[in-house]
Amino acid sequence: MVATDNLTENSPESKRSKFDLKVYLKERQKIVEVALDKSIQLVYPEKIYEAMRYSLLAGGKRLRPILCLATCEMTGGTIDMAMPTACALEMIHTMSLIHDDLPAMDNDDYRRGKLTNHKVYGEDVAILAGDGLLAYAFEFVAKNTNNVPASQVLQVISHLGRAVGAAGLVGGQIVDLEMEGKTDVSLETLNFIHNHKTAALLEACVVCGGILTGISPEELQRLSRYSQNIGLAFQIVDDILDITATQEQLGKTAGKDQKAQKVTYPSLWGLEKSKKQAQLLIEAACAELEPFGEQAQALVALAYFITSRNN
Ligand code: GRG
Repeated sequence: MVATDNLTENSPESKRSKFDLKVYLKERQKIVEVALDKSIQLVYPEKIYEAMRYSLLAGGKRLRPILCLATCEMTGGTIDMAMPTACALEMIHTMSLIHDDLPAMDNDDYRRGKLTNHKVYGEDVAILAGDGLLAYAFEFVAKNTNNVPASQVLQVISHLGRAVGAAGLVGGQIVDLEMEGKTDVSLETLNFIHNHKTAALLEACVVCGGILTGISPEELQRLSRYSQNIGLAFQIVDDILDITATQEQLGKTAGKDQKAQKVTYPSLWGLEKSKKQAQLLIEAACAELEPFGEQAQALVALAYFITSRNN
């Protein structure tokens, strides 16, 4: 519970205390689920569309699309303008989870409380389901974004491509794979991995929401710093939850990092310092939102949600 007695009018804590995040998340999750369900039809060849839909509609917090919608609204846009990009971000995130769970990568049997894609459909189909989602994400933005100048849609597509490729997720994943079995991973390398593997896509969610409304380069820079900070905090909390949460809470195997003797933030810093660092990153993130004033309350609340979540 947030104490409200001695909060200044404009402090992030003050904005957060007036905002019902639980209601907001529930309502946003609902509209995102509907849009995702409509985004992919079950047509011939049904097998691939079924596999794509299996993971895309398997639940999850829907944090990425919600961040995109929230940023677009904060900067003067509408939900309709951002929904195709929001769905594409969830398609990209889902494909990265499908590929991450493959035996050649993290080799996991459960995700979002269900069997992983390759466990249900086989590795061959799971690889194709990921590829199908990735390609469709770009098609989906290009075809379905309305009431946004074409140059801004192009900028969104370009930003998404960069976040996904070797300068983003793929780059983070390759260094993560290279570090497997090593115990002398530096903080610098760990930050590189997670700035790319986790933060790059969260950054794209927020920045693309701002690109759609055509905000200034300075504002985009602020949003980029906000989201890089919440991205790293997100990963620190993910590492903490791997130790402290149950498989039921996580919807995936718990305790995997310790079992694999993986270098993580808690293994470098311990649990308490990791929590503190995540908190500091969230505070730094929210400081970037000051110029957006009251309009930023959803992004502030979403940032604090990252450290308070239990899955
Ligand atoms: C993107 C072309 C391309 C290939 C994929 C496998 C891979 C390269 C990258 C791995 C990316 C990855 C799985 C990063 C972890 C990110 C992370 C912390 C995921 C968990 O996100 P949550 O908690 O999950 O938001 P839900 O299920 O709630 O959506």
